Amino acid sequence: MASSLKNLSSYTGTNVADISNKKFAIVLAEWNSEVTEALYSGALDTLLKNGAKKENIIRKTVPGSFELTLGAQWLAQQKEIDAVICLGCVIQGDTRHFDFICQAVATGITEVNLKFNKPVIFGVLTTNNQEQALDRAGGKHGNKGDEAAITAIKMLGF
Ligand code: DLZ
Repeated sequence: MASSLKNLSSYTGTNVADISNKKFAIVLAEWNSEVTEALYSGALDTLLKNGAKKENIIRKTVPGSFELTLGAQWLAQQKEIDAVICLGCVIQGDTRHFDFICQAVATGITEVNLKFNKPVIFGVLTTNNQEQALDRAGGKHGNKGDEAAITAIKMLGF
């Protein structure tokens, strides 16, 4: 299903987990920072709106989306962290770099989920251009950072 048809940004869960004592880490890529900072704001607001405490939310940055996997691993291995949210934005260019980064980060984040047995959320936009990315970072298609945060909360309530 096209992501534009499934917008979790306005999700209002009636049955979400109590996250007041949960510890979150958000790791975001510095590449395409206009987009990733907007994703971060969305994720942070959503966690706070749903009851997370500000002091229980750690922010870390990595240079690019490729580095999200290792950043997520360093965070996920910390016992006190309950969920990690990875935020990035990979924009198609003229070369195949896009494909390698997308493939690597998707596989890498999946592995970190399974290795540490805790939610590590894939909040990485993979778009054809910056406009599509901005549309999904607080624009007309919502904010995928909100959706990543909701996904983390839902997984903690699994
Ligand atoms: C090199 C690169 C390119 C071309 N494009 C992006 C991008 O669109 N989004 C992103 O997050 N990172 C990009 N990078 C950087 C890589 O993720 C990585 O930081 C470098 O290849 C160094 O490992």
